[in-house]
Amino acid sequence: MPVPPATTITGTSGDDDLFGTVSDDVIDGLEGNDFISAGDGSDWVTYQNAPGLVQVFLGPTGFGSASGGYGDDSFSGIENIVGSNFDDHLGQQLQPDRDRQYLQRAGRQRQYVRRLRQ
Ligand SMILES: [Ca+2]
Ligand SMILES: [Ca+2]
Repeated sequence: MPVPPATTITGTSGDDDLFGTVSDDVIDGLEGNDFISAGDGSDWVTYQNAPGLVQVFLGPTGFGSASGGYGDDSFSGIENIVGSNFDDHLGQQLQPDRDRQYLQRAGRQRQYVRRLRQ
């Protein structure tokens, strides 16, 4: 885990839009399908409290996705992942030219989340 003073941002058990600060953040979206945009800094997504294993893909430019015990998340601006207490699958299988697809997917998910809230 990073040393303080990283900002800790925690979501809800539902679907969240979570936005990091310009500095270092530790973001825990909890359950639900979350859209996470961490911004600048050296940022973390943590699944340490997930009730089951997670499958996480993190691309070289900070775009990624996760599924498993904590729902289906999409994120950007992430440099580091904290896994769960289970046998996670952590990979860096995204290619730079595919990051755009993830961004578009994340954007759709965000719109979807907003629609649900209206
Ligand atoms: Ca959530
Ligand atoms: Ca940040």
